[in-house]
Amino acid sequence: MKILGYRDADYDSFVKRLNRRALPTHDVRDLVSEIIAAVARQGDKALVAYAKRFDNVVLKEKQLFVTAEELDAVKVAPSTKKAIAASLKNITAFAKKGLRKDWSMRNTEGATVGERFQPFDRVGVYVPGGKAPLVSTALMTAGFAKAAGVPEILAATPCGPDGKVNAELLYALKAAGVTEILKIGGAQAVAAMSLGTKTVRPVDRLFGPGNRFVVEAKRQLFGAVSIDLLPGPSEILIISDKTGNPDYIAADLLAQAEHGGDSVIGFITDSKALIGKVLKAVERQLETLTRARYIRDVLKQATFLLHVRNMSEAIAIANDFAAEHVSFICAEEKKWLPLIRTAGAIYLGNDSPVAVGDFLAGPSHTLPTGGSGRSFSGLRADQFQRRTSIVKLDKRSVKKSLAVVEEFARIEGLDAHGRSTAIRCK
Ligand code: HSO
Ligand code: ZN
Repeated sequence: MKILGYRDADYDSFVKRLNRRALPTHDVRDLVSEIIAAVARQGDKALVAYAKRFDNVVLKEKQLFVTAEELDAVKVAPSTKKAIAASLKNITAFAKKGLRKDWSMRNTEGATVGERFQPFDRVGVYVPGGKAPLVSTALMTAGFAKAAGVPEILAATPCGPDGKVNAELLYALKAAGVTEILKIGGAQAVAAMSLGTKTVRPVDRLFGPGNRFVVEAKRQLFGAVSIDLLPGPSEILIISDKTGNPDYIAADLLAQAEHGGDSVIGFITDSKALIGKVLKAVERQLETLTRARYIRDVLKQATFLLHVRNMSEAIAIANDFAAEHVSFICAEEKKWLPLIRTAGAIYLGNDSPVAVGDFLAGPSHTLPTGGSGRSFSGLRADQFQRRTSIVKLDKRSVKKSLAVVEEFARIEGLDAHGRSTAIRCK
């Protein structure tokens, strides 16, 4: 844990380093390109080999998908069904608001110009397995695809050593509208969905969070497919003035630290007293949490608490850091909120736990991490829509367009361009 105040000698250099640029390390980059090349060359055979090597499971080349029988046999508690339905309801309503609608207008010359939006034909959604079955992630990716009207949604998630996928996750994937489930995880799954194999038909666009290898695979395959963003391990940055409730702040920090792995958590305040109180609350609450082991790692390696001069400084640091989630607790909320610009999502006030957004609120919890919030935004329904511009002229508007077209044609030395318009004006 790094606890620093603005009077400390290493404060400035530490703060400077918070301006991160997510770049893959050499070993991750090399291993992932090796995996992609193997999947491109050997297809399903490579998927089987990597499933054995990384997920310790023996699969057959013809058994890479969850079968209809497996899906039908899934049984979950009524309370689980209810929770999934409640979350999907909010997600669907939120997603529908975010969809783009066709529009058209007349330009200066009288031509009709507009944009048309249609769902992608086939998308791929990666759902992390690993330490916890991220049931909510299935909803917060595939649910948006469904709301956008995508007819074919392929999900990929690693299965356990028994060849099975968690029942709740299967139920959620089905409820969210997924049409096929590939039991493969990691960079190899991303490669298969992007490039296709004998049994996996390739997708048009790829979505979803993952570990370092998944994120790096998406980065390398960008071009073969398009992608949503590069969402990695969870992060939270809490900015608070003295009005913040230390128990709530500690609870939110611990909640995101619970994801473990490469998660990063931070707390920035202009109240020195609050730092002490938050620290005590973290210690106290940690004792009773089942995932204390993961949390301790994050607290040790990737946690910072900063005492800053004032709110303005806090926000400047937050904008540099570009956290996935910013939780903002401040008496002058209205004044400062517009200045927080690079956060993937902002949670306001003492009573807005990030966990409600993780599971239920409606916006996708698939958000930019690792500082990528400077250039990416969180997942949104319109990312499942393909956009096409449409132009229609008639005799009047084509005649009105001619002079400008001929001038450009002359400058660019492309007389066939000029003629294609002139021929319609005779
Ligand atoms: N906090 C994670 C999302 C998540 N939390 C899934 C629980 N399950 C990334 O925003
Ligand atoms: Zn979470």
